[in-house]
Amino acid sequence: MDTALRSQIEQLAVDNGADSVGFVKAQVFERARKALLERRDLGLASSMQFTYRNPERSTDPYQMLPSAKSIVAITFPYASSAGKNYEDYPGQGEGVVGRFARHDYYSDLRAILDEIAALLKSQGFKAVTSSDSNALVDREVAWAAGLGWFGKNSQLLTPGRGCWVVLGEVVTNADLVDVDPEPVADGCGSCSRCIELCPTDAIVDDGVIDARKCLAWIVQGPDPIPLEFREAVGTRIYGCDECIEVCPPSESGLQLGGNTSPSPYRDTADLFWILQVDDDQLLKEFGAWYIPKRNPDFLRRTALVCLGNSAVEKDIRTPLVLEKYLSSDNSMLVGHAVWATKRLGLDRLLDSASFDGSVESVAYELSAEVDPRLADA
Ligand code: B12
Repeated sequence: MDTALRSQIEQLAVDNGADSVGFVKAQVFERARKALLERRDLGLASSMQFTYRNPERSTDPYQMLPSAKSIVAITFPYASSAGKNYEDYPGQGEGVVGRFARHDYYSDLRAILDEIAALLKSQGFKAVTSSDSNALVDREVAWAAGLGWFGKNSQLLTPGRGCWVVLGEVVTNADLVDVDPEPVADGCGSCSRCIELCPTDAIVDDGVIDARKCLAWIVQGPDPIPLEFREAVGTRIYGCDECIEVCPPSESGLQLGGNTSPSPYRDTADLFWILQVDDDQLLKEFGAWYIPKRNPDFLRRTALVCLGNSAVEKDIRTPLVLEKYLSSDNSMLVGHAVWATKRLGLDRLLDSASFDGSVESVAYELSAEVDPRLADA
């Protein structure tokens, strides 16, 4: 094992803002593979692709680097108590952005991974990086590298920060590990606040999320937002932090700060703006977000639900925006606009000339109502 190189990597990572660094031998992550396959078979993955698309690949670092010997895992702190909380709402037309997306923390983290890879390459080794991609299961790697424990909310918690860390790794053919580290002991104990307080009961077992009910997936996925969950979406335009905000070790982690004022930083997004501008403007502004098929209509769909849940019924912009979507060519958007209109008590707009109540849009609402995935849930 190259102890000097290992120390150099640790120092480099910490100097560049990593919170913790761990090392583990390259290996196939069998537990994660089994979990991915089982949960996909049970339907818990909803329409998600990511690591569920090809579990064999996402749990096998040798597919990233056939000569892999070691994996360097790092955690990067992403949250501070800065900015609005979901609890500060309903607002006057602002959507709340999940803390992980308020700044492009992944880009900060990837810069550290690139530095580590460059160091390894400068010494003649091979190195491939990954974070939040389909290539590797980040949490299982970080757990195996001894960086944290799995919480009941399925998040990896690190001592001190709780859940507020994003994860990434460098797979290399350098020999950096003699013996794999001991796992970090469970820090949840009998606490189950995340399970009890999830707004949609999406945590169906300790550490197991049903993505069909998880608001984080529902607001960013490629499906209509199920009628059953539209009120629960509230004003979450992107991401849901509920199972982290209520987590005691994470509550204290938030107070640590870390990235107190990264720039640029966005805790809210203007729903009226989202519903008014064109595709190019939306992709330019929110390009770092996961938007299915890069189609901004999915963002507009979520914005309509957030608008319906806001205190905007008296705002003069509201009827203008809703009328625009009630007469949209996109039946998904018409369906969500109908919902928002009714939720705001503006049913009179449905009688106006601009809304033709076409068979297509009514059919859309009905199909959402009898969505077979909800019947299973
Ligand atoms: C798919 C995905 C999602 C999906 C599904 C999440 C899920 N729980 O499955 C959706 C879109 C819902 C999502 C949401 C979020 N995500 Co996400 N997501 C991913 C992604 C791309 C893959 C995750 C994966 O493969 N899951 C598969 C399952 C099998 O893994 P697992 O849930 O970790 O399961 C393990 C445990 O169950 C454990 N285990 C086994 N037995 C037992 C027993 C007990 C008792 C326990 C407790 C655990 C346990 O072993 C399993 C296998 O490893 C990763 C990036 C990546 N490439 O890894 C990011 C990632 C997991 N997401 C991340 C984040 C930040 C979020 C959000 C907080 C964002 C937000 N605010 O909206 C939310 C949190 C919601 C939640 N509670 O998970 C971070 C998590 C950081 C952390 N500290 O854990 C990751 C790692 C991205 C990153 N690189 O930082 N995400």
